[in-house]
Amino acid sequence: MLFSPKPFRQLLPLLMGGTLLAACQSDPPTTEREAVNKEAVVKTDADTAKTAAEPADTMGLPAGSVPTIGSPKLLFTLDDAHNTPDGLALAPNGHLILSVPNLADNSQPASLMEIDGNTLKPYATNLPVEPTTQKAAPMDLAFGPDGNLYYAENQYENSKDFKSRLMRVEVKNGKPGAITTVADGFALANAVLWKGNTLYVTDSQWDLPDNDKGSAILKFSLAELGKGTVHLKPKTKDPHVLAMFSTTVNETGVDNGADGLDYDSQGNLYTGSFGDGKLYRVSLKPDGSLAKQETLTLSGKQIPCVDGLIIDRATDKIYLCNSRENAIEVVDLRNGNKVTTLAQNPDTDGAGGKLDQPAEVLLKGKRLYISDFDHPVKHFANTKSDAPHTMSVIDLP
Ligand SMILES: [Ca+2]
Ligand SMILES: [Ca+2]
Ligand SMILES: [Ca+2]
Repeated sequence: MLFSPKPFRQLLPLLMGGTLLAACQSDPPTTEREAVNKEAVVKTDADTAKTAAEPADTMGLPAGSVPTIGSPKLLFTLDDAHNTPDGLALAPNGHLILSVPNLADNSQPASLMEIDGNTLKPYATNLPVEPTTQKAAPMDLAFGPDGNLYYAENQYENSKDFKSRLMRVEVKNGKPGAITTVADGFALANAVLWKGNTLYVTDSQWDLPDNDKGSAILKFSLAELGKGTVHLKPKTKDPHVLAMFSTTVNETGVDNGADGLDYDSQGNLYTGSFGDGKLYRVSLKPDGSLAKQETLTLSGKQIPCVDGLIIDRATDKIYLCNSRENAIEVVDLRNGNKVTTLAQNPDTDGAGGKLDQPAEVLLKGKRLYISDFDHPVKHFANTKSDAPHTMSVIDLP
């Protein structure tokens, strides 16, 4: 361990060396860094043997079934302390904020990072842990009309007992300040989307007593989030639930549902299901309540899995991560929902910017930023989490 009077003062060792800075703590941990440092993480021989005997997946997708399409480029290589990049948000100053939940190896604390042009630096490194899991797990994130940054937490891999939260990072002059819980009781909070003064959040595991394949879009008003923590009522159609979905589980065994989330030029919401790839359009009444939800019929290629997505409202094209097939797909909402594959790679480690299980996309100008999540489940093109940990970009024509 290295000790430093100013944590993360030096970026290069953080990004290149993977060293963790320890804090001397005698009180119970309140941040994940403290919790991790207290845990004295030791990898035993038994752990190593288990990993060797049980790879993430020995099946993958059939050899030769995954083509190479397009040529995504490498944006960043992250160190082992940042092993699972995920959510992306565009900040008011034009920088991007990246969440790093470290789900592939969460012995490393989660954090938020800042992308400024071609540099990547720490943004918020001391995220508050959920009290019972002692983990922070930031997923998607978005800046609100109040200038603050909101991120969803995925505690589902730590606890199935609705421990996930919606967090607010107070931002002043572009710098992060206090981080507080604005809503709790999610199962697997995932995507975060602001549209006007309304915040929409997908919960990929919003199960009901009679449906354990449930997921949902929930909504919150800015005014409500300023009045203290909202406590959702798990396993109910809580008043914050805007729309519910049900996953048809396939051979992957994954029942995660609503995942990525954005809206088109007409204000309709779109989300996609991680477990079965269905794409949904949710239209709203003028008062913001649900008018209709429908499953899109796609033309051309069918998509088996939808992770993060973004809509270019100038063209109404959806750019989405087909996590399972290691691809970025484009769905043209103005042309019969025609699907074309923008980029795809067979199983890779991500070197050189090749796709390594893309989870999130963000479009800024003509540049599509891609987080390579690299944390597979069975029957995915990506068969294992591996270094290098990467971000890719595609410059659109
Ligand atoms: Ca479920
Ligand atoms: Ca990798
Ligand atoms: Ca990989």
